[in-house]
Amino acid sequence: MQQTYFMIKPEIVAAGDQKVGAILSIVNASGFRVTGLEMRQLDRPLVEDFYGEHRERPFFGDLVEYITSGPVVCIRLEREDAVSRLRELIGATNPAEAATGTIRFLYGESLSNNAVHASANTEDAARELDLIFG
Ligand code: 3AN
Repeated sequence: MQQTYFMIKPEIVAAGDQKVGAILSIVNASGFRVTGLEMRQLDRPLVEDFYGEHRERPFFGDLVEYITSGPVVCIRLEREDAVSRLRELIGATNPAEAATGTIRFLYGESLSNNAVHASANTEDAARELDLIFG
């Protein structure tokens, strides 16, 4: 069993419970077990740390602004090969390039508002879970 970090981003949470519920159903139906879940407004220092690898990128300021703009749903997920299976399930970073049926294909609006986050690798998963859930 492997753990990974999954996050439903502010524009989906702001849109109401139906989208959050639909996304959680997709994840559940794909064999993941929710072992931690919390709706939270993340503060700026935490998000700057979370997305630290992008600090030098031109979109960093907007990314931090967006993720701190409203509550997100923070989720710890467990299954076999959780990290790579969840990345497959969410689809490409840019929703316009995401495979049919993936979460970003279904719910992503744009490259910056792409509905969800999932840890990129096992190292990130451990770091992100520790940052968010302690
Ligand atoms: P992923 O979320 O698929 O791992 P990353 O880690 O490359 O993608 O990017 C982190 C977040 O930064 C993305 N979810 C997206 O919201 C934002 N992002 C990435 N690239 C860009 C870009 N070129 N312009 C604006 N936002 C971006």
